[in-house]
Formats: sequence, structure tokens, C-alpha cells
Amino acid sequence: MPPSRRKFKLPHPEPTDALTYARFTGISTFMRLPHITQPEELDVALIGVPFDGGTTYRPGPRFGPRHVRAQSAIIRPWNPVLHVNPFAKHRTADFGDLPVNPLSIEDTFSRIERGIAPLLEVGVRCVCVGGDHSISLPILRAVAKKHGPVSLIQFDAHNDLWDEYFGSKYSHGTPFRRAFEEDLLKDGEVLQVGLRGQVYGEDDFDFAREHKVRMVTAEKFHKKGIAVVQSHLRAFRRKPVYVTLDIDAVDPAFAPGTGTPQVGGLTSVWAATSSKSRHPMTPEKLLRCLPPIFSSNCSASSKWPPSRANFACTTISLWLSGP
Ligand SMILES: [Mn+2]
Repeated sequence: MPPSRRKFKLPHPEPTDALTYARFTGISTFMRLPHITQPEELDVALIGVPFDGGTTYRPGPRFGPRHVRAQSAIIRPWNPVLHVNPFAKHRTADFGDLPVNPLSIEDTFSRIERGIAPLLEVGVRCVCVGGDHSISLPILRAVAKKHGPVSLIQFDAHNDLWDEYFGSKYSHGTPFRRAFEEDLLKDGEVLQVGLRGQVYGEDDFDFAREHKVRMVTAEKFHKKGIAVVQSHLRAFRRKPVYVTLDIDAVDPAFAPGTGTPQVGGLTSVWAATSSKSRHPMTPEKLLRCLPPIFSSNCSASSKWPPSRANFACTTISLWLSGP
């Protein structure tokens, strides 16, 4: 992420010092940062979107932001690989949760779009923590209103390009198909990494092929490594990119608390290797693509495991650490 061009007279918020106040004390916020609700005071906003009305199997992502907040208490400010303290570089805070409507997906979508817009308006980078993957659609609507259609890099076991489910056009399996239909995304500029598992038929990939979606299956990723992802990144250079991590991109052995777990996924080592400084897919290279927004599809089933939320916030922290 390029350094902020905005000048702040205020000091940068830092996570509460765990050597003064133990990690398990205090009011729970993302990364123990202060809760700041004024967009004009922020470079980066960490935003909870606690909605799971789009899930079709195991529910629970509505508790995702709350659990990620609790687990993120382990975060320490200095990244020894990138030699950076992201919080000293960017004014970052917990913006709070968007006010979802647990009984209406349409109303929730308009609440999310309205909630994100004022942040984008003043140039805040948004890191949204879900919530199921359906929330990507209203976020993309808000992004496209400000930036026009954007590119997408999606880490996910599923392509989320299905048409409908039980007659509903909106669910966690359909957001990016709707986004293409609404001209929020560009043909040839969507990269999906970690795809795997069974589908209903070969024609499930027709829509992706029509829109020239770049698909990197988990199988290919395991065989060829990060180089296969790197080969696609050229198409995203100097363009606004929306990056989304569905936690089910990661193997359920590492992150089992997800709505539709699939075996054969990426490992937690992937997160570590993607943070090495001269690595082809370093956060700095990814962030040079100027992502206006991240979202993380965070499920939290009743058997919610700490590792899952921990993985999500570790990844967010790594990506935030870019120059
Ligand atoms: Mn998924």
C-alpha cells in the first residue's frame, strides 16, 4: 500500500501494549486498536460485517468479527520479515460493525453499501471481516460507484459464480456472478486461487470461461507453487484490485470453522511464504496493485476454532504490512 497522501495532525493509534495491559484484558477490538468511527481520521478501517443470511450449509459467520477481534489480541506491531510497523505507517483503527439486518439479505446489502460509501469517499482503505461471502456484492457495489469496475483476486475453494440457490439470486455462492452482471468486475481481470471440490457438472465453469476468469485450482497450486499465481499478476498491475480471502481457501485442517469445508486446500505455510520480502507474491507487490478494499469471509460455526480467526487476522496483518 503506498504511504498515505493525507496528512494527519493526530498521533497514530497503536495496539494496546501487551507488556502493560495483558492480552486478555480490556474491551475486545480488532488488533487491540482503538474504536474510531470518524472516516476522516483513518487511512485503514478494520470493519466487521457480521452477517450470515447468505449461507446455505453451516451457519455462524455472524460471529466471525467478534471472534476475529478476540483472536487478534495476539497481534504484535512489528513485522520482522518486512521490517515494518503497519500501525506507525497508516492510521488504522477498529471502525466497528456495520448495522446488518439478520432477517433480510436485500436490506443488509443496502446497509453495507451505505456503510462503506463514506469511508471510500474520503479515501479510507477498508478491510472488511465477514460474515459470509455474500457481503462481497454490496461492498463491490460501493467500490464500483467510487472507482468504476475493479479487478478481483479471490482466494477461495469455490468460484462463487453460481446463478441461484432455492430461487434466490443472493447467497454466499453467487456474489461474483451478480457482480459481473452489474458490471462491477472486468472480464479477464478476475483471478481465483485455491479452487477445488466437486461441482454439479462441467457446465458450472461455463460462466467463468465466458468472462475469462483466471482459475488456479488447489491441485495446480500444490503442483507448481506460487509461480502459477505470479504468472497472472501482470494483468493486475497498477489497477485497483479488490482482494478477498474466503477462509475455506485454506485447508480445514488449519481452519476448520468454515461454512462449506473442502479438503486439499492451501496450508498456513502459504501465508508465511507469501510474506517473504523477495518472494514473487509479496504483500508489497500485491498492495502495489492499490487494493481499495479487502474482505475476509469469516465463518464461525458452533465448533469455532481459534486457529481460523487467528489465520484471518495474521493474513490481514501481513498484507497491511506492505510499504
Ligand atoms: Mn468458499
